[in-house]
Amino acid sequence: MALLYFSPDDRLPAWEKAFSAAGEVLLAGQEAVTDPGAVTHLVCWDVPDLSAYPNLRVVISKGAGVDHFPPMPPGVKLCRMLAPGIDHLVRDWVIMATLALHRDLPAYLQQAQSGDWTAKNVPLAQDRRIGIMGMGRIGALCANSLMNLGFPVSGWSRSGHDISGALSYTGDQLGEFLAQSDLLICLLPLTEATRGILGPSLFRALPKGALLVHAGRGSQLDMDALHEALDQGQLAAAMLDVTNPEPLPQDHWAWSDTRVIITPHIGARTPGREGAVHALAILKAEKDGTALPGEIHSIRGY
Ligand code: NDP
Ligand code: OXD
Repeated sequence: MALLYFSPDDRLPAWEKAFSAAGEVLLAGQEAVTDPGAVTHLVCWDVPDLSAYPNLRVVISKGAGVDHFPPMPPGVKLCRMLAPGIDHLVRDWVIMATLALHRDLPAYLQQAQSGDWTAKNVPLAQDRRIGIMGMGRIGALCANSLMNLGFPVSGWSRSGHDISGALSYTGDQLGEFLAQSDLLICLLPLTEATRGILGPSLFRALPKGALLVHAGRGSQLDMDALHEALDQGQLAAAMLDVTNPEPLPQDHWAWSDTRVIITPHIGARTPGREGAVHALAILKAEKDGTALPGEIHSIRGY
């Protein structure tokens, strides 16, 4: 039994240290594989040809998302990465983006181009209602941090989540949820149900002049619909960590649109030690015959 750490990077030493301390075998990159039949676990982001490993049992994503993974061969389980560091890093990005839009940073960055010292209205957090799409690990963390800053928060999720102080909306209450979201944050996983969800009808359902913060997945966003919603004033500004496509071409309209701030999908990067701890927890769960942490539900897709 061995775990293949595909595409070794700067986090490999932390994995090697944790695996050696736990007495488990880690193979550092394809070059270290002498017997493909010995590979039972694989951790990767870019997915290699899985048929090369006949005894593979579990594939682990190096990140939170698994939307780019192909269907698993029969008998092979797929697990996402669970790491507090990921949740905290994305939370930090979301808070940065929310405050940037809440305090009119896109407009002030534009004013700075011409040395324009004009002050806008200064809004209170309590007057900006925030709606979070996706109330899982990251959404719930963001909800609590934003409530601590004074924002009223609502969450939308498939099943509904009770988070003290926040309003909870379930899958069939999307319209109601959107109608009261002055600033919409998307933290959904990409599945067939969420692909293209940030499109014309969703933007129309928001209050006029709403703000958009997007850190889910690029393919959830219809960039043309975003452009139109900005031009019509339906949306006032957006901050995106994920775009459609990625990378965003250099000549794409969104780069030079002063109403949009873009970061190149830098919300999070799994800390090495935490990644290794998660992989070891999966190995242990298998031995104990318990549910694998982070296992992807084959129908739900997340
Ligand atoms: P979780 O699986 O913990 O949470 C997902 C949430 O989305 C759940 O609340 C779930 O509802 C909800 N959801 C899923 N599908 C639907 C749907 N069709 N309708 C309504 N709600 C839905 O994921 P995380 O919070 O850990 O991560 C979320 C996403 O953030 C990742 O999948 C990834 O795409 C993105 N991400 C982006 C990063 C970046 O760098 N920009 C870094 C890390 C993650 P329910 O609770 O009912 O199941
Ligand atoms: C992830 C990401 O899914 O970086 O971890 O987007």
